[in-house]
Amino acid sequence: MKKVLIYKLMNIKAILLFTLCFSLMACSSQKNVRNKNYNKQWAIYNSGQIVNGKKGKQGIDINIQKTWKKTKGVKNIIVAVLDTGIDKTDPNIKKSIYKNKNEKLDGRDNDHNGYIDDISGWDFYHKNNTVYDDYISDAHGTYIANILAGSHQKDSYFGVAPGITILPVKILHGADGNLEDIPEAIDYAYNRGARIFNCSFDFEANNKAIYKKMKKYSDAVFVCAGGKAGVNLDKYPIYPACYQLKNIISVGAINSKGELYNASGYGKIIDIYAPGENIEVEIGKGDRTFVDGTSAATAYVSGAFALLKSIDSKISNDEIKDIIIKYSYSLENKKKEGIDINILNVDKASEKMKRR
Ligand SMILES: [Ca+2]
Ligand SMILES: [Ca+2]
Ligand SMILES: [Ca+2]
Repeated sequence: MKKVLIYKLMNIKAILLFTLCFSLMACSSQKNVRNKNYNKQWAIYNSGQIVNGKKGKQGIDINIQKTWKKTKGVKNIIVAVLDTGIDKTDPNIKKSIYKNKNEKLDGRDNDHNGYIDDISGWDFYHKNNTVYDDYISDAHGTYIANILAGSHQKDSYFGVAPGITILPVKILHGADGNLEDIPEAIDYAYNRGARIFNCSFDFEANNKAIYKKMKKYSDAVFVCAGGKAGVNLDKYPIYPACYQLKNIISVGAINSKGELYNASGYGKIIDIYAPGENIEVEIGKGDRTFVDGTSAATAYVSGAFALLKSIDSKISNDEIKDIIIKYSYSLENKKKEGIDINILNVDKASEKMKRR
């Protein structure tokens, strides 16, 4: 593998909010909750139940129940999770983790792609094949993978698209990462077949190499987090969410009442909003906690992308992006500086897809 190692380490500001709220808290519930699995997962079914002490507003969720009757996702849809590592042994997601059939664990690069023993993705941070290094440093990617593809077994975590494939692409270890690793990581994931990229991280530098790489893969979509500073991104841009590219969908976060999450980025650059406050997540070893942030919101959107693509593999990512934006919903009284907060509506999008 060709790699220049003299680059200065740069700190990517990963959205590692799990460190802020690691306490596992008891949650209240209400009798009108449709399924006990959704008790705490207001993002997928919000009956107005109290979650972690906060009462929601009925109907403020990603509206996905009807789409799940059509599909739970198909295996050949690969979502690259550019993030920390992922606990690939987590029983809730292990069936969804990518397996490179042309690679054996033998210390050799059997498929000649430049990466030795890359059976389940690659760790670009440490330059090795172990995509899971430890519980703390890799909790963020693990919860993103659970939002995307958590199995729908009894009492398990309900991911958006459990049938899809998750490709672990480790570019962060805890909150540390090198911007210089990202273009190569994108090449890698694209060459492994990923056309949906979950990018739940941000940085302030307008990095041209990453921009060029995202532009180059115009048939792939990069679903990018709108940051955690609570600012208008039209004035204070962060990247990759604010690169001006058609194949980027930028994501902001709402709370369970349909309001903008106070630390979410917002502005005209944001294409869609999704649940990102008081989100119960699974972080590995079966442990769960609550997190806030556009990281989670981003995973709901990339999961929705994968689910819609599972219904119609021929539809382009550009078309899906347009449909997702067009058929989102917003609350008239919940604008931010005059800008609508358009919330992901999966059922409406899948309904419109069928009729096209
Ligand atoms: Ca290989
Ligand atoms: Ca090998
Ligand atoms: Ca590793």
